[in-house]
Amino acid sequence: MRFGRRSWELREAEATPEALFLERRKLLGFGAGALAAGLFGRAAPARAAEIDGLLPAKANTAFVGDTLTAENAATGYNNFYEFGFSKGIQAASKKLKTAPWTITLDGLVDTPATLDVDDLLKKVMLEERVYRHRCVEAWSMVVPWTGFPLADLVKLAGPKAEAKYVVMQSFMDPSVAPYQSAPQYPWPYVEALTLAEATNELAFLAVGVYGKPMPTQNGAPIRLAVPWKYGFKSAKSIVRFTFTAKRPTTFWEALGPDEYGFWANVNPKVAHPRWSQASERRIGTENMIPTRLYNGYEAEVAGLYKGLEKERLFM
Ligand SMILES: Nc1nc2c(c(=O)[nH]1)N[C@H]1C(S)=C(S)[C@@H](COP(=O)(O)O)O[C@H]1N2
Ligand SMILES: [Mo]
Repeated sequence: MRFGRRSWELREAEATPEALFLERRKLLGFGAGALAAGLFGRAAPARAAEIDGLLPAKANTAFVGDTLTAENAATGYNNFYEFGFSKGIQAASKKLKTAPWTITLDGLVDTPATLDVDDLLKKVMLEERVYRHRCVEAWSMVVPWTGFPLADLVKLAGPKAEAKYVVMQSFMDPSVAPYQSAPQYPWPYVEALTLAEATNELAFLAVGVYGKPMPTQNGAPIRLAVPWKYGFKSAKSIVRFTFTAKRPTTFWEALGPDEYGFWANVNPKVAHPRWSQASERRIGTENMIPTRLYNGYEAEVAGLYKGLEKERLFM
């Protein structure tokens, strides 16, 4: 798929190659220590899997400009309700066995399939993108995801003309995720995008972060990253992509339809019923910073919402 001139390309074109190179070294922490750690990580893979041979992936220099969040902050402060309602779920999440892992493509598609993530990784090109992430709870981070465009997976599935939505379902296994036994929650975690959103160039399926395979607490082995929407749209540990004609009820929408909608686009001017969305706390820092419309990705995504002004686009 081709797009017109993108805002990030403008930024790139303005920089000299040297400046870009130095900027990326700074952003990604590619000092000698980080390089050594990366090499060591490759020499001693955590487990034999396709992903280990593919990292680190080539950085997409189109996505630069923000100071990265410290890795230990981004991988140590998580929302993953299957494992607990606090931010400290990383130890509990290690119970999730993420290899082998199969993904099912079904619903209104020409090519329904169940394939192993390792096989999927052979069909796509991995790249690294630095994205902002804005949680509806008013904290944020900037992380380097490794992954591939969701559009590539949509293409593999081959949606039929009637398909309007792609529904993403997270794993379901109460024996490893005890909070999935909480009966008042509509498990499994389900999120969805319109096909237009899913094929927007920004919609990304991430299999790694900080140049390493995705840690379980961040949604291993594969999770969504849609940076213009509140974080809850980015479902973790996905097992199924179902293409539908009808908009599904998503997990948070089912729990609190007055607080969490289907669209959930970031907007500093539309307060959550219980708090302001005007600013956000960058995790790993002391900084409170202003929140931006579409989390700063307006140029890329505003066009998706033309003609939908009557919808509740910002919650
Ligand atoms: N399956 C699943 N996916 C999920 C969640 C969850 O609880 N379960 N939390 C969401 C929320 S609210 C946010 S902010 C992000 C957090 O991602 P992170 O822990 O990698 O920062 O994951 C999203 N995806
Ligand atoms: Mo969130």
